[in-house]
Amino acid sequence: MSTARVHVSALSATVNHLRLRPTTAVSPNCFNTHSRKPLRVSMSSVPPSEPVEIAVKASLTTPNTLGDCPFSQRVLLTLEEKHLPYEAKFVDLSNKPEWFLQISPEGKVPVIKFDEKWVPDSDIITQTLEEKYPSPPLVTPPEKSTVGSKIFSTFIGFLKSKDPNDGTEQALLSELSSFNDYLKDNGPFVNGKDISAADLSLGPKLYHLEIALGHYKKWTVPDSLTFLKSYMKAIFSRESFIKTRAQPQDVVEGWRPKVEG
Ligand SMILES: N[C@@H](CCC(=O)N[C@@H](CS)C(=O)NCC(=O)O)C(=O)O
Repeated sequence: MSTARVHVSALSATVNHLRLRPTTAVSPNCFNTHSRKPLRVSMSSVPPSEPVEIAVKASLTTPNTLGDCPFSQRVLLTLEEKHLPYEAKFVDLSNKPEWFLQISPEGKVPVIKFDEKWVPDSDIITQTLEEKYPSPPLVTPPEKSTVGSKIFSTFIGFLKSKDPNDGTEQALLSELSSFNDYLKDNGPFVNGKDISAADLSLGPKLYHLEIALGHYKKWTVPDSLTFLKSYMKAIFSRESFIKTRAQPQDVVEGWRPKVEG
């Protein structure tokens, strides 16, 4: 098993320790978005004393490094933006080890360990991180949380398409253009001036879009979508993103079966 330990800097850990007091409470209004069962989680603004363990996709091209899963990056970005220490375990999804199938019976990454229990699914994981570690807040208001949510599926449709006239490029352009208009009126991020959960979900998907469409279709986001271009630049250049992004060659190799299949 390959692991990488990441710690917040000694200074910020100390500052958090001095500023914030531990609290333990049951979240009053927290629901699992899939089952609608109440989630009972303990809230604390203090980083965990031990790094949070998380299993993520391993690189296809470079042993023992992070791979190209946008859902894994979304969770890593959330951990980074919340300054939480974590220990990443890199999983070879083409040859899933037994220890991984024990903690993730569906065989999917990301999975994270909360209170001795392994939890899958980036939606549930990021929601639980917000409940357990509310500071700094990354909440996107519900009415804005679906903004841009069709971009990923329309990108995949266009990427896989073999017929230039089947409307998939137009469908993607239409979603990107709506998102650009939204950012013009509400940006620079989905929730205004501060980055939030919706951006941490969209950022990795736009990164895959840029690399995969550039490679397989020689296609780029039109320059006319200036607000979207600035949005991508702002997210891609954040320290948290640079630390957690996949290597471009992994993104290319990761999509190859879908493009050629
Ligand atoms: N809905 C899940 C999707 C996770 C997912 O599809 N992960 C992919 C890698 S990006 C996976 O583990 N696939 C299993 C496989 O390739 O065998 C989430 O948001 O976490």
